[in-house]
Formats: sequence, C-alpha cells, structure tokens
Amino acid sequence: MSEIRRPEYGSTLDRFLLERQRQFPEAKGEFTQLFQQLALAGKIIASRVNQAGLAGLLGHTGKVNVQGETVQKLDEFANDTLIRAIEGGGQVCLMGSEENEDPIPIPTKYPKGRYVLMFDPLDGSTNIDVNISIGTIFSVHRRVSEGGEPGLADCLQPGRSQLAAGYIIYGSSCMFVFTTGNGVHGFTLDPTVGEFFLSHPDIQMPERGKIYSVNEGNEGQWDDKVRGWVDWLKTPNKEQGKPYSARYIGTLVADFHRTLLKGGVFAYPADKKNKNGKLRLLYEAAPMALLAAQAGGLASTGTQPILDVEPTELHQRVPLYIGSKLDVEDAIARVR
Ligand code: FDP
Repeated sequence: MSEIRRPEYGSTLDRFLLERQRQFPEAKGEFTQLFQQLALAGKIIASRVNQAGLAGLLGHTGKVNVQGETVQKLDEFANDTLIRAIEGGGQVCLMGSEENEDPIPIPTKYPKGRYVLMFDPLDGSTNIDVNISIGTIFSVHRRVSEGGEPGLADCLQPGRSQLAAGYIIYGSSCMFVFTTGNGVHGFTLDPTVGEFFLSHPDIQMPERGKIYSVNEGNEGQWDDKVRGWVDWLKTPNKEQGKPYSARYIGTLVADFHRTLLKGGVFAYPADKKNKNGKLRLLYEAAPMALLAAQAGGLASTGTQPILDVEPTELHQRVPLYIGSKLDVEDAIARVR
C-alpha cells in the first residue's frame, strides 16, 4: 500500500504578517489588519465561488457597470463583500473599485486610516459561469492629500507608489499572492481549516519562458508590429526556444499567475477597437506590474514601464506586456 503523505504546512498568513510587522518596530499593525480583512473577504468569496452553481449565484444581475459590461451576480457579491470587510477596519480612508464609477468613501460612523485601497473584486467575469479560474486584484497606496476628506488624487497614484499589491485566485485551489515590497509570497487556502498557509515563498519569475498569452482573435485589429512580434514567437528557431506555446485563459489573474510561476509573456496590446488596450491601469495593470517587478519580471505598455504611468482617470486603460524579463524586452523591441 502506498504511503499517505501528510500535507506540509508552512507558516499561516497571520504568523507571516506578524513576523514581518516585528521587523518594523514603529509599525502599528494597521497593514497586518488590512491584510487580515482582505484574506477574510477572499475566503468568503472563495466559498461562494465554490458553491456558485448551487447557491443561485451564476448569471447576471441585469445591470451594466461603469465599464459598460454586464454585472454578474458574483461580481456584485464580491464587490459588496470587499467593501463591507474593509470599510469598518479603520485602516483605509478611501477605496476605488472597478465596479464603482467614483471613489468609495468610508461611512462617517467608522474611523479613517492612512491607506487607500484599489481593487477589481472579481476579475475574469466572462469565465464565472463556466467554472474557469477567476480572481480578486488589489493594491494599497498611502494617502497623499492632507487634511479634509480624501479624494480622487489619493486614488490617482502611479504604480511606483504602491505599498502593496496582490491577488486572490479562485482556481483549482484558492491562493493569496502578494507583495509588500519585499518579494512575492503565495499562500494556499486549506478550506478544511479555513487558513491560508505559506506554500510559495519568495516567488521568482523565470528570466525567460516558453509560453505566449494573448487573445489572437484580435489579430485583425492589431497593427503590423504587434502581429510581427506574435508571428516571430511562433516561428520555429531551436536556439531561441521557439515556437512558443500558446495559452490564454481570458482571466488576467489566472494568465498572470501561470506567467509568474512558469514564465513567458502575457499581452493585451492596443488595437483598432481598444486604442488604449482593454485592461485597467489602477485595478489590473499596476498591481500586476509591482508583483512582476518584485519577482524579477517586467511590465510595459510597449513604450513605457507600467509602474511609471501617471493615472489621469480612475478607470483608465493601458496596453499591457507583462512577464519574464527577457520576453518582455523582446516584445518592447518589436512592438515599439
Ligand atoms: P473579463 O472581461 O472576463 O472580466 O479585464 C477583464 C478581463 O476579463 C481580464 O481578466 C482578461 O485578461 C481580459 O479581460 C480578457 O479579455 P478578452 O475577452 O478580450 O480576451
């Protein structure tokens, strides 16, 4: 009879956060508490995602969001769950969600903290009803406005000033992956215990991968340079490890998670239909760019590092090339 291996459990998320907090004697624990609330929201969303087909949570609400997209029931549930989990904690003074047109204030009955939280509550909406990985993306900034009520300027900060960023992926397992500027760490949820355990410490993206990830259905809308770059990736060349394999899930969190662990390049280029690409700077591109940078990878619009893009609008879109350092450098050289 084969031996049954006992699971190996790393540090819990709580212990990991507390150990980090101890390294900063001046820390008041606000960051730790904010992450605990994010993890709680993630567990609640994960449990609903798992039961979605049974709990009447599949399908759309009949509403259209600020992006002009159909709001799915789980989008709405995830958005409400995050807002409720965070607003009363006292760590955050303002939030921005991909689902809300304007910044979300903290109700006056709660204290306000010094952080600003931006999030995409449920990325990959079109995959919700077909049992494919979806996720929550977030980033944390420090408030920059002084005195009075926080406002739009606190949300419109470039990726370089993010203090933390991460995502929770609801996939074959649920993982919480984040950086606070000190490497990228991944925690896997054991649903029987209800805890996230450190499973992927200090993730490093391979310098070069073998996979390209792009919606090739848009090829007819691309310019010649983008088409030329993708053709080049597919042209056999043994020394250059080509042709690359194609993988495209259509959920940024899932496509990025694979790229983070296995390397390669994910792109959502600008095209004739989407002049600035499709993905949102503040809720999608910038948080993933910080994770990529912390894991040794790169993220670019094709002409500028994503982390340097100065936001001018809450729901601004940007072209995105992200992944292994050498693969993104190749992309920039060919699409620029
Ligand atoms: P979705 O529309 O399903 O919410 O920005 C949202 C996003 O998914 C990303 O998660 C994903 O990478 C991209 O859009 C997929 O877009 P296409 O369907 O145009 O390929």
